[in-house]
Amino acid sequence: MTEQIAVEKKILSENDRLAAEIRDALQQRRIPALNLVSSPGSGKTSLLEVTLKALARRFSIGLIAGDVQTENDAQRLRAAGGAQVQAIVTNGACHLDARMVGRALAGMNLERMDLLVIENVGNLVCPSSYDLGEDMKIVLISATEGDDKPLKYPAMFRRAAMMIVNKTDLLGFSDFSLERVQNNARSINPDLQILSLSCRTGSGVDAWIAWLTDLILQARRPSAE
Ligand SMILES: Nc1nc2c(ncn2[C@@H]2O[C@H](COP(=O)(O)OP(=O)(O)O)[C@@H](O)[C@H]2O)c(=O)[nH]1
Ligand SMILES: [Mg+2]
Repeated sequence: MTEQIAVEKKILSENDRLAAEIRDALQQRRIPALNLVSSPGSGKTSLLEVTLKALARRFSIGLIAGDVQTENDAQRLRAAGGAQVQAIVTNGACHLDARMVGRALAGMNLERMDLLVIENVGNLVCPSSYDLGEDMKIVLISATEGDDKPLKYPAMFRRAAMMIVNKTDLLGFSDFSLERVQNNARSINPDLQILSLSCRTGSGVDAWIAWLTDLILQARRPSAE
């Protein structure tokens, strides 16, 4: 047991070292980086599709789509158009790590990138422990998952800077309460920013796009250094 803990510690500290290198490289180029995490099916790829529709003409967006198996998400994002897209297939690993992200970034043009978004493997547990060099984690939860999930997976909600409640078009079809999920999440992380939206109907998407646009423009300002 102690041996296992020692090995895990070593893996995480090596990961942190690589993540710091990635963070430096991105910050030097003023590229804000987001790590999108959620359970499988909450709508990470859908959110990226609607994001590209709104922003790809104005900004150069880099996307890294991680999955245990298949490049389906990367293909969906390439089809949406207008972004540099790299796929990572983890072949069984339940999270991305900084080494995988570093390799994906080596195949991307950072000189022409205004924003990097990493879609992590769908899982609310393992991805919380791995820094990928991002500025912030954004956790998605959808209106079909149960409003108690922030309490059950506190590490993820504690480490996230923002929670996006997706599929608000389905509110009312289950006992999921927007107010309860917000209260549960804030009981874990009082500073959590919260947005709610529907990728299906587009309701609430404007606020997300405005927030992202602001993030990109702020990163470009000289005072951001
Ligand atoms: N009703 C509804 N379905 C959605 C919404 N967003 C995504 N979906 C559906 O949820 C499923 C999973 O979405 P996906 O983007 O693949 O989730 P991911 O696994 O987190 O990347 C797909 O069938 C989407 O069409 C939404 O806002 N409302
Ligand atoms: Mg996906």
